[in-house]
Formats: sequence, C-alpha cells, structure tokens
Amino acid sequence: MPVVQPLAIALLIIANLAGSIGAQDVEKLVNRERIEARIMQLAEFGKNPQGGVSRVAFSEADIAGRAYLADLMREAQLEVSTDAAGNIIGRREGSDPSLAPIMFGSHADSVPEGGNYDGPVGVIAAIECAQVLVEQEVQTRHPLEVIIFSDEEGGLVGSRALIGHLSPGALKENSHSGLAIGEGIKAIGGDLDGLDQVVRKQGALTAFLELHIEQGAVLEETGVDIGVVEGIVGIKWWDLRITGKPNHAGTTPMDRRQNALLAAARYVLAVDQIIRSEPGTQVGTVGKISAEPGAHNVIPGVVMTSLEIRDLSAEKIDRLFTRIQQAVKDIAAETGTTFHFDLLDVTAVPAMMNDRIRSHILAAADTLGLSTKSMPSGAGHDAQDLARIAPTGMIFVPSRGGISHSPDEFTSAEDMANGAAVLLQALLNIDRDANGPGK
Ligand code: HGY
Ligand code: MN
Ligand code: MN
Repeated sequence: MPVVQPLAIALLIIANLAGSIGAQDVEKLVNRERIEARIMQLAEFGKNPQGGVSRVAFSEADIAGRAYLADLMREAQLEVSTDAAGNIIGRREGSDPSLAPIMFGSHADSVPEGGNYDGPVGVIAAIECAQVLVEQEVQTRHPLEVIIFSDEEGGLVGSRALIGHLSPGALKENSHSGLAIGEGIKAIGGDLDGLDQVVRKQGALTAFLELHIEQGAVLEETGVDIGVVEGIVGIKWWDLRITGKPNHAGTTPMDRRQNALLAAARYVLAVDQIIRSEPGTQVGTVGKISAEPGAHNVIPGVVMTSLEIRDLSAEKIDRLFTRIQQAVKDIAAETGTTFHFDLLDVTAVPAMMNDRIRSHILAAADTLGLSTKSMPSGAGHDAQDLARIAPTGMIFVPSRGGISHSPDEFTSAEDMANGAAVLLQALLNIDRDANGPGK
C-alpha cells in the first residue's frame, strides 16, 4: 500500500497553506509519531489484559479518557467545554465570525472488549489537525469545533442530542456501564435539564467531517489508502423475550415441552435465513441471549435475546423485520411459546453523505497523492446524525484484516497519519470554498 511519506504530506499541505496563508515550517505538520503515541496513551484507559479496551460510555475509564483528551484539546489551544449531553467541544475562532463553524471529530467510548481505534482515530486526528493549524499559525476563515461525542456505542447518544433527537425514552435505556443513559450523561458532566441548549439547527454548521477506521476489509483487500463514504446504514435494535414453560428436564416427555430455548434456536436460524434470502448488503444479527432459570435439569421457561438489522434503506429494514415476525409466529405455534419484541429507542436512520463535501475529501486525498474508493458504511456513526442538519462527509482508513469491535482491531500509524492529513486538507478545502455550503 503506497505510504505517503510525512515529508510529502507536509510539503503538500504547506503548499496549500502557503498558497493561502503563508510560509510554514515543515516538520510541524501532521505528526505521525504524536498521533500513534496518543492513541496508545488513550488505550491505557480501560485497557484489558487480553489486549484492546473496555472504555464503555459513562464508565470510570471513559471519564478518565475524556479528561485526557480534553487536556490534549487545551494543548491545541482549543476552548474546551462540555455540553449538556456530555459532548466535549474544543472551539477555535475563525477570521470571519459571521461564518458557521466547521465541526469535525468522532467518539472515544468503546464497546465492551473492543479495540483501540474505533472512534479514537477520528478524535486524535481531529485534535492533531487543530494542533497543526496552531503550530503553523494558520487561522481558518470559519470557526472550528473539534467534538468528542458521548456514548456513540450505546446508540449515537451525543450526536442524537445535538440534532434534537434524544428522546426521554432513550434516557431510560441501559448503557454498557450499567447506568441508564440519563444517569450516565450526568456522570460525565452533562445536564438533563439543559439538553435543549445542545441542539444545533439546520445551517448551524458549515460542514461536519468524521475520520474513522473502516471496520471492514475492503480498503485493505483492494490496497486503497482512503475510503470516501457515500452513505451510512440505518440500524434498528430490538430486545426479544421468548416465554415458554419451565418444567422438569427428566420427567417431561419431548413432545410435551414448551421450551423457550428451542424456540430461540429456531428463531436465530430463521433470522439468518431471512436476511440472506434477499439480494443486497443488509445484515441481521442476534447478539445477546440468556436462558432462565439456567439449570441443567430445568427446561428453560424464558429466553431474553436480541435482534439488530442494518441497511441503507429504512424501508428494507422494516420489510425484513415484518418477515421475521411472520416466521416467529409459526415457531411460537409449533413450540407453544410466545415472542415479544421491544423496539429500542436507540435506532439510527440511513444517511447519504454530501456530494460537495465528498468532492473536497476526494480532492484532498488526490492532493496528497493517496488512492481513494467511494463506499458505503456498514457501521453506524455519529456522522449519520450530523448529516441530518449539516453537509457531512466521512473518511475511512484501513482496518487490518477488516477486524473491529475486537482486541485485534488495528490501523497502522501510516494509515492514521494519511487519514489525519486528508481530514486537515479537506477542512482547508471547505474553509476556502467560497461557493461552498458555508460560503
Ligand atoms: O455499531 C456500530 O456500527 C458502531 O460501531 N457504533
Ligand atoms: Mn463501534
Ligand atoms: Mn465508531
């Protein structure tokens, strides 16, 4: 994979900066070593002995990691604040206060037993961009806002609050930390009474950019440096309770059981079969399951499990769910059980990225001599919320082996530096785009 040498990155960005702002000093630009060191330092917060991290939202590790990142923001001379939803925002004024800010960032919370790069690459790179601009004494026209969204992994909580879609019901949903989301927001310095102050309306931002690891294998397998995201899938989550009848495992004949776990097994197979039965890139997952009372000699009376369906089309998600509901009706009748789905209020709608922003990202990568591929995102991201109020773009860098949400998640320092350089170049392009979204 062609690795653009830091010096080449520096020279190319300098040419840009110099063209618009003045002579610059080479080695201070996108600093690959600094990015890697900061990723590794952040990885210490919630570190797992087997590798990777469990820095789940609202945990002590999350709180400590957020404090570390806020300090890095201050080092980059950003004005740091935490909004009522717990989003951390580092702001830097532009030369034209009449312009709406360019916002860029990602999340720092992880899934349980996750990796060190999902979220942090976008956050550390965003801070790096701010730091480079300060070091180069470059002031953009637009104000800049670096953002660390709260609880991305628990349902895009911080970004949904920012667009005014965090419902009271969502605040009651449980988070991986064990706290209800509302309690978690308070634990990280948010204020539930101030959530309406968090909301940004259409037009409040010139653009939003997010750098993120691909979390898939396309870039690595095609040898491409940068992914330019076309659209982000919609995601729906359900909890499912399957109720049968607990009974003695020794004295209950096989044909007289109402076995909730047998029904669950058939449900899992049905989901897989239905999701695979249609052409397209949809995915469906049963990720959680527990059987009660959970004893060798008791026929399970209750199973608590889950369902997640993702696709670029919201209509297709609903159609597939309807088919699954039909299938479970038959399973319930044949096993003497009942199924109850509960749609969680933490779903995300599909979002297409902004063409003009995508063209700035493509031009940025081209300026830096990096190869690009336009592609959908199978993972959900805060960018899909921001796309509902601002022209939005996403930049992907390769994930080794396409692995993510795992201790084996890895992205090389070179790829992280490439991503940060494209992020910086793209935001400079947007800043100078006189006919752009923010003028
Ligand atoms: O689940 C996702 O797609 C994202 O990593 N939150
Ligand atoms: Mn994730
Ligand atoms: Mn992520």
